[in-house]
Amino acid sequence: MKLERATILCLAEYLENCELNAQDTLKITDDHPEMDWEDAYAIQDEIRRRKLVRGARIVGYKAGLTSYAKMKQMSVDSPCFGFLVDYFSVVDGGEVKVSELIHPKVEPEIAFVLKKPLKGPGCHIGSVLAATDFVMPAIEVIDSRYRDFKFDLKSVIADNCSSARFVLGGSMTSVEGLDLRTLGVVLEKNGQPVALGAGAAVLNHPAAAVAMLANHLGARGEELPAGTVVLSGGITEAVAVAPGDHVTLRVQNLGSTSIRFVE
Ligand code: OOG
Ligand code: MG
Repeated sequence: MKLERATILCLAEYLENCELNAQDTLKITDDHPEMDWEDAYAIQDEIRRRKLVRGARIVGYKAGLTSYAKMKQMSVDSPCFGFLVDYFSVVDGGEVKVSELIHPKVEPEIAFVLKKPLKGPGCHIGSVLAATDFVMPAIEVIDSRYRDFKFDLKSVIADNCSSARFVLGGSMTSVEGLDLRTLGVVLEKNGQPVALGAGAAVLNHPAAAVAMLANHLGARGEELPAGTVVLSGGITEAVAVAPGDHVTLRVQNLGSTSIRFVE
């Protein structure tokens, strides 16, 4: 760790307030170039602690920047991991208030729901599939707190990987007999397809992203608990949305989920 504890607390409060007040900021490594990976996750942990103290509950975890399309779009070269709390969750077909956010974008993802806890090290695609209760289509709404989505990996980790909202829908499908690599996804905005892809875009298999997340948490003495939702990462580039937009994700064999953006 390179930053003082007091600086970590201060940056966590600052970044969380940017989220709560829908205000953007420059990336935090501009003022703290010495910040290391541990500092970045320590800031994210402190944001999580602040939310839990105020009564929020953890409902899931996410891997981000797990596809080449996303890494290229954001100019980074490896994944990041974050947490999901209850108020990020939107009901299927529900509304997201754009005024509560800065510059939301949507991503097509496959969500895993676990029936058994997963604890790294040593998790792999097989252990993830064995621990998975079912998978579902998920739209993640990301909202980087950094101006114009301009960040580096450490800054985005501290900012809980741009997490803001998510919706799950379609059918809860067992992974048995399902090839997650060739599963096709179509993301539609206002009835038009705006992004297309297949599961293999995420680390060649979406379960590989969940394994990486479990191994990341394991190295820090944490695990993915049973019942948890896990977002495996955007399959395509993220697409910007505005009030009035209606977004639907259709996933082959898994049905669809949708979300509406209002003022
Ligand atoms: C970081 C979050 C990326 C994903 O699925 O790739 C993410 C960002 O692009 O702002 O959630
Ligand atoms: Mg995502």
